[in-house]
Amino acid sequence: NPPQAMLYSSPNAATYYGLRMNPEAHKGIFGHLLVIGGSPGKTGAPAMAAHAASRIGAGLVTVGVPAALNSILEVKLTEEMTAPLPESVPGFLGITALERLLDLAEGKRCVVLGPGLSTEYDIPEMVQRFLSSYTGWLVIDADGLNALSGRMDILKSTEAKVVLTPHPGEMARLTGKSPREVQEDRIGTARKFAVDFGVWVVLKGAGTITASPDGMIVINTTGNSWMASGGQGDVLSGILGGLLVQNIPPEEAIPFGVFLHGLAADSLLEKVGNSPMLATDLLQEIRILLGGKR
Ligand code: NPW
Ligand code: AMP
Ligand code: MG
Repeated sequence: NPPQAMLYSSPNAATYYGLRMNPEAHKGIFGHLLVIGGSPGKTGAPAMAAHAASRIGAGLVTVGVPAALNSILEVKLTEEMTAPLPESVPGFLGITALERLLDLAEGKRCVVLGPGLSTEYDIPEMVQRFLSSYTGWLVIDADGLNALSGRMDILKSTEAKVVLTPHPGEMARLTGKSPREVQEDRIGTARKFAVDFGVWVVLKGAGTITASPDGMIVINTTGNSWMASGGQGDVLSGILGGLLVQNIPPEEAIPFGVFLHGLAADSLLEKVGNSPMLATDLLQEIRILLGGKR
């Protein structure tokens, strides 16, 4: 019998590097990620997710944003594209964006849904209906998770291959537990949710837990408390989306992405010492680590 919980302390990225062994590789091979998010005051979140996806090697990245915020994202992002979407209320996505979102998602291997999205107006309904139609890999973070609170039945019926990336506060909202109860049984909470709903769960925080739909548990060994700052989770969602869009199997991509994110923070801590760490500081570090350097 395979072990039910294992510590992840050395990377398995055979597929990741294998894909680059093909000298004829082109950006189409590395996939086109769609990031859906952004609302007034929270344009940084989808921008960070998108840029992290580029840094981990996604072939192309498009960010679907409320039309009123498009110019802001265009200025923040250079390598990544943007798609201005119809809004319910200026600055906020909603049901009116759904048709265009599904068009954009068509044929894409992976979508990241939620960074900075907000849960105002009919955004939760938009998220729920997106899940009913989309069938690829779907990383749901932040307000994408909040939109599912009380509507988790949709996770059982969706054909999308879902990865949820809650921090303990978001996991508490999803499960109806308190954050403290979640923290008291991180493995049990993540495993039960993953198995009950047939999804991958990445329960963030010190010792991030990855639970697979069949109940396998991987406990991450990297990361430190200098990561406790805004935007770190948005970067992780982009890393995971950027790996899955490259067609790397989830059992390799998810623990590897979580590990690398934490390792970047540990490596930076070693280099610069105890000092506040910005979410985007980790991107350059990830680049160095991918090249095998520390
Ligand atoms: P507390 O404060 O301890 O009582 P939220 P968010 C709890 C976007 N962002 N252990 C915490 O409880 C995101 O993408 C945009 C225990 C509090 O209740 C989202 O769309 C940025 N509890 C949106 O903002 C940068 C914990 O959860 C709650 C916990 C909201 O996301 C920032 C806080 O979480 C941000 O990423 C833990 N480890 N961690 C941008 N630049 O555009 C959290 N809690 O209410 O889900 O708010 O995570 O900031
Ligand atoms: P979020 O709350 O969505 O911004 O996500 C925070 C990110 O930082 C997650 O990847 C967490 O695992 C990571 N993080 C935050 N605090 C710690 C900590 N004390 N130790 C390790 N990782 C942390
Ligand atoms: Mg977050």
